[in-house]
Amino acid sequence: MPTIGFVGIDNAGKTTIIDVFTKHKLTKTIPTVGVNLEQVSFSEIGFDVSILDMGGQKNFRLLWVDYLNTVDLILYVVDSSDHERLDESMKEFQNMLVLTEANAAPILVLINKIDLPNTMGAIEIGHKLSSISELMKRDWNIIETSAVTTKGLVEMFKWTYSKLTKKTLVFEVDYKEIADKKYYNTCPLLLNLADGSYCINHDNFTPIKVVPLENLFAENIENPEQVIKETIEEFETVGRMVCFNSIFVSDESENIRCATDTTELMVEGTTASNDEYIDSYNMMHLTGGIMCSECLYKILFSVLKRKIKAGFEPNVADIESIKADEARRKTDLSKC
Ligand code: G3D
Ligand code: MG
Repeated sequence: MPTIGFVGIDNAGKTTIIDVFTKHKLTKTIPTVGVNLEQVSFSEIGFDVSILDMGGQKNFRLLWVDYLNTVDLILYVVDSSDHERLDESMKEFQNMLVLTEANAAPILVLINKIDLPNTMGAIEIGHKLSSISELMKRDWNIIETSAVTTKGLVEMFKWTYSKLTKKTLVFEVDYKEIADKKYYNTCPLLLNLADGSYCINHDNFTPIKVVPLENLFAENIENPEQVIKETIEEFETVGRMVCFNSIFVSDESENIRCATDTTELMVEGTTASNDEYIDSYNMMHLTGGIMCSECLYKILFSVLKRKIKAGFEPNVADIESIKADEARRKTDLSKC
């Protein structure tokens, strides 16, 4: 089983990123003592990996040397919001390069906490890194991540997977192509409650009758758009809104739209793009969730993501209180 090592100075976000994959949710971390080893199985794609979480505090950095030469890939995590400690992080990065010269494991640099205001981006930090001569000999890459919004985590996983297995990870996101539109068959705004199903698009709470799109079509149906239209009309006559549990994307717009009324999906003024939908879908698969609208909703429209998109600049205290609010939501990704 390959081993990957998360390295970087304390507070960069190593344990939080690992927790997204191992605990399937954001957790309150405590500073890592020493080195933790965890084995994770991504059964959906038949991939097992050992993850080393190396404590980043000064005392523990001495331990890195014992472990670094046993790893097959290094994830070096940098806190992009911590201007004061960037030099310290760069110095440890260089030390790490020297220590791992012998096994020359590939390195992925994660510019983490990119959700926070006034961060340093991958271009800025990448520029600094590229002047380090020891790095020239290495296979390396740099990406921006956030353990809070999950930005970049799928990309991180794909890079890691391809380096360790020499295969490219391609997620098959099922869709049905009708006319020039691609229909994906889980809508994050379909809410199933004990007393029935509801659509929460545009912050409404509309009772709906769910007729999944895939149940609607025989193999070679001639005019699928017409069937969708007729089904909508049929339910309108009995005063119900039909929900196909599907969203669609087209070349005309970046955002995902409802298969029934073609409006953009929106929660508290925040829309979601096609790319974000696919990313959330992939994230869900990786974290072991079955395709569930609540999970998708949670990843795609998390409170923090909504606020950040609306121009809110969070500080650490805000993030804590938002996380606590999110935790109070009844659904929990790990229960899916
Ligand atoms: P470490 O394992 O590298 O030492 P941790 O770091 O994973 O323990 O994270 C340190 C703090 O940074 C934690 O805050 C954690 O919630 C926060 N954090 C980690 N990743 C991100 C991120 O992408 N964005 C933001 N905004 N915060 C992040 P606390 O307050 O629990 O110490
Ligand atoms: Mg830690």
